[in-house]
Amino acid sequence: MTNPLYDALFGRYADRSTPFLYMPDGTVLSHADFLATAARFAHVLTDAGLAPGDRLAAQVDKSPEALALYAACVQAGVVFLPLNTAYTTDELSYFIEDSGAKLMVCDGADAAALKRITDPLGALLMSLNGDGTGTLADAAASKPATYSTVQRSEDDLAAFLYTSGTTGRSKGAMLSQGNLLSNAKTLVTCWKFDASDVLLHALPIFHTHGLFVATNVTLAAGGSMIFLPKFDPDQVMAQLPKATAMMGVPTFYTRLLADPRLTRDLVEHMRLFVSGSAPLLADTHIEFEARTGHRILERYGMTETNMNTSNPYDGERRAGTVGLPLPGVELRITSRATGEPVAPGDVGQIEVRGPNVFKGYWKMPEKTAAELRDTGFFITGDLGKVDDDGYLHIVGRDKDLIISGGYNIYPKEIELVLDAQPGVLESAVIGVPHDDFGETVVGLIVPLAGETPDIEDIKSATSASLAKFKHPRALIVVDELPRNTMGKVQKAVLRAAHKDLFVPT
Ligand code: MCA
Ligand code: AMP
Repeated sequence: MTNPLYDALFGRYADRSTPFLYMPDGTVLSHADFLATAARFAHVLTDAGLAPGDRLAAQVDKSPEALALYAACVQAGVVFLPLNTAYTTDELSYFIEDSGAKLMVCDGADAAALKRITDPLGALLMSLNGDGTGTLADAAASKPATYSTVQRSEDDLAAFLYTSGTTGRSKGAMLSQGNLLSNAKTLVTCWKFDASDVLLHALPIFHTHGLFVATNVTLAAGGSMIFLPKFDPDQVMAQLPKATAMMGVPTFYTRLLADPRLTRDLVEHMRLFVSGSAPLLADTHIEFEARTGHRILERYGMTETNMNTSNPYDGERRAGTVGLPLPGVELRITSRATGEPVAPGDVGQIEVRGPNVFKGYWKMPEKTAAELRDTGFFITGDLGKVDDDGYLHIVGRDKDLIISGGYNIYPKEIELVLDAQPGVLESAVIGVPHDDFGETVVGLIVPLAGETPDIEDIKSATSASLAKFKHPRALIVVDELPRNTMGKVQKAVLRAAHKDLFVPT
């Protein structure tokens, strides 16, 4: 019986008492202990009636048990659907219904509210708290520490990750075992990970970066992780001396640079710092090297594709670029109008093809067809150019997207909420530069004739329905929105007008 993803990431360590997770309180969890927890969880899932291919949605705090739930799903052939812990019940309701999740695992504190959603949908509900307790853990306690791994092939689905869209409706990106496995193996080789690596893990584990890049790469290499609940500068400074590598979003690096404790001595032993999920400013790259002697390795990926390009481990890590296509990944720059490749060096839409590219959007064949060509090339929605040495430069986005501290935010979702508020005729949501988060959200509101919308009420409405990281940091009332001759709102004009709101001048 084989299960390619389980065998490569987990199964081969089942008997090893080698350290896997170093926790900030000093406890160490071995590979074997971790996998025993995963096996017990897998029994709970199977006993609850989850069959291979069924979906399990999880909104749980980062913990070894939360990670074991991912391993359990892979072992039982269940499709894992991790969800941002910031999502509100309104947001969760859509994901549970759309995915048809058979089981939702949540924090115990949210169980009563979620039951009102899962019950009508016929989904089961269990809890898993940040300290590893909860009804899932209770049910697992009496289960055997081994589980007969369910047979899967590389084409079988391993995970759904929801990514917001330009229409405001999130899309479930279907990722197969082969998608995840091929990328993990490629990155292990390219970034030279091995069993001696200790990764400082301070990312959330509900997105590609923290789960499929950081965790899968460490597991595929047989290494270990210092597993921090979140990015806390004090903890990061304390743990860096014990790590060999760190992965983070640009905000991690700007926050580290703002801290005088980041010195060359502190990180001299480190072998790798990786950045991704949002553009790393060339200034940050340069400043980090000047302070520490390390050149951050920037890479580029997406939920739908995992990682596509990376600066080289050994060659030149070029600031302001996202490097070269990874082995096995084909990249081309095409014209939006014709879909044909542009002249070398010209700017166009970035398209990628390879074993990393997802299987399509769950129950959205039209959207899949619009972005995933018959030829297998995926249209990323990013704009870029390839320089003479083959390095990819991302120069913009062909999609209306804001990236704040590494989280993607689609303005349409917020505009739909603002437009529905009393006294509002229409709205436009833009991203403006922010010195900590890279970009942040600003909402422009046009009132209905003769009305004065209540901004505090509007803030309450956005708080009730949208995750905190999506909340506009400024709501500005304007008479009208600038439009082009086609009647389309000119967001570039709005961005230019408000570009200095959150950066010190
Ligand atoms: C927290 N807040 C945010 C964000 N995070 N607001 C906007 N954008 C954010 N990213 C809210 C908090 O709720 C809080 O609200 C206030 O902002 C300030 O919180 P703070 O304590 O400063 O934030 P934090 O808890 O320290 O978090 C910031 C963070 C975190 C460490 C940058 O957002 C983070 O870990 N980001 C990583 C995201 C990530 O993993 N992205 C990968 C996606 P209040 O003060 O009102 O309570 S995968 C991906 O993009 C692709 C595939 C790829 O290439 O990797
Ligand atoms: P997501 O949809 O959350 O997977 O985010 C993917 C998007 O993040 C990409 O389409 C890019 O716009 C952006 N992104 C990821 N890595 C980088 C990077 N290194 N530089 C610039 N943008 C990036």
